[in-house]
Amino acid sequence: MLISAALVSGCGKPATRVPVQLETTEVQFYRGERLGSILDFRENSIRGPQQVDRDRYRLRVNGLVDVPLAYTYDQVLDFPNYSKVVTLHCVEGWSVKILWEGVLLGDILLAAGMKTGANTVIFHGHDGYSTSLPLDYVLARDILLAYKMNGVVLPPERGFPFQVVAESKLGYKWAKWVTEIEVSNDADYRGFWESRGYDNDADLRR
Ligand SMILES: Nc1nc2c(c(=O)[nH]1)N[C@H]1C(S)=C(S)[C@@H](COP(=O)(O)O)O[C@H]1N2
Ligand SMILES: [Mo]
Repeated sequence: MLISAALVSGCGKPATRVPVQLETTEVQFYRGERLGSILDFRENSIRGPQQVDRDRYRLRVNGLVDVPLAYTYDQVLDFPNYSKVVTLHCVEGWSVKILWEGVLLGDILLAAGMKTGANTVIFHGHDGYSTSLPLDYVLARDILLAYKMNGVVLPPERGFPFQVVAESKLGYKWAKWVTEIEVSNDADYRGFWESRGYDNDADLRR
């Protein structure tokens, strides 16, 4: 009696409510697929987890562009948002399947405009890391700059605020803590691991 009285009284809210998801817990299944977890990643970054201040953060877009740009965190998220399930494979032999949410690198690059001869996109991280991807791959494959994984904002260890989702490429192409996107005509640019002997294409073998 008491319970049902409580349910019909008050501010007239319905007895059954769908909770507002505050996105502090991970999505574990997506379209019938079991996803991996944020906790499945190994922390092997060159200088350990980086703490990037959301308010002071800027994403710089420069190099062979018509207009060099600097976006705040919120301005990056203002680009159209996309999601896809992609598996990260590290050369160490582990892999994690994740539902990524982000913006298209292509949209960011097109907003800056690219100069003739541009063929490479170099990503610089807050930790001094760098890696590069071919421009046509970035555009043709709809490569994401992710701000969420499994429905959760990227934690500092996983690259907050942004990680490149370099699908079909090995993990060292998935730049974390991205602070600068440099458009270049140096197709032979070699990033941190590439300059230490790792393959510059980094294509996953099928
Ligand atoms: N800025 C930055 N990004 C980086 C790295 C790094 O050391 N610094 N490591 C790369 C490697 S080798 C892998 S496998 C992926 C995933 O690493 P994580 O498990 O540390 O998230 O991030 C890549 N992106
Ligand atoms: Mo890796």
